[in-house]
Amino acid sequence: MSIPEAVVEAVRAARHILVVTGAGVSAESGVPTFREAQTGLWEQFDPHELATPEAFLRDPELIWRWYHWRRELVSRVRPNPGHYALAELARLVPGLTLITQNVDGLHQRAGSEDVVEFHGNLFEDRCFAEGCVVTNGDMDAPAPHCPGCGGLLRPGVVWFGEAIPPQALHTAGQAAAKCDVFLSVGTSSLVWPAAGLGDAARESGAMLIEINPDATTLTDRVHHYLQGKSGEVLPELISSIARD
Ligand code: BV8
Repeated sequence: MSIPEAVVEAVRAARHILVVTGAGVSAESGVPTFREAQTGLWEQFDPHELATPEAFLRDPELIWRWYHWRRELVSRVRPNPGHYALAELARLVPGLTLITQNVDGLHQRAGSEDVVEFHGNLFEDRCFAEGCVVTNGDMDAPAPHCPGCGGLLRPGVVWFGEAIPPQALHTAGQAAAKCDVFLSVGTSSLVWPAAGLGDAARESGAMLIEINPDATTLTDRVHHYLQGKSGEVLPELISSIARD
């Protein structure tokens, strides 16, 4: 697809770009999105049901099996051209804030720096009671425990009903207030408060651009909807900006 000239010019002229990514940016790496039916054993479960503290406390071993499965899956995949294009974009503009809802760490593996992990990180272990990161838990146990307090260990992700890490929330609010371009990539814009960042950016006068093969709840409020896969559209955007 060709990138509209207005988009190329706005990105070229931007002082600060706020990028918000969702599961769609990792889809071409082979990581299933939350909307897609889960595969295999997990087909019968709804991620929204599993990704909660209640589900974890009800059956920590089941939830740990799910996260171990996801960790194994993500450790086998690689960043795709969309991830690399966003790392390149940060090198082409004066300021860029990358907020990701993904927990897979693929942006960092593609070279993006200062990635704001709005929903935590799949590969981090934390003490459920104390909240601190634990690096020496017995992770082979069906329900690992904290070596410090003996309580349960949990994955370092933000579950539904849990607060976004305060620093992440603060960084996102600041970026939404100062950005001239807001780029939503591969998210259904259904999960809050991440889903509200586009409207906040618009209120600050930013140009809203969305990259997604399907329309979302945000699409009718953006200035430019670039319909397509992020692994194809983002590299095209980079080459259009770099082209004189
Ligand atoms: C909170 C980590 C309060 C875990 C996840 C209003 C305001 C505030 C909160 C709420 C609200 N209404 C409801 C809530 C509660 C809830 C919420 O939003 N529920 C939704 C379902 C309505 N929000 C919360 O609970 C949040 N916390 O508000 O706390 C609070 C405050 C103070 C004190 C205490 C509490 C926390 C939400 C975080 C949940 N954790 N992940 C884990 O991963 O295991 S969310 C999880 O699902 C992902 O991280 C991701 O964010 C989300 C899925 O969304 P997407 O990333 O958009 O993925 P999705 O599959 O939906 O869409 C993929 C898109 O990609 C599609 O559009 C598709 O078309 C597109 N696509 C496909 N292929 C491609 C592509 N795009 C580009 N290229 C492709 N190739």
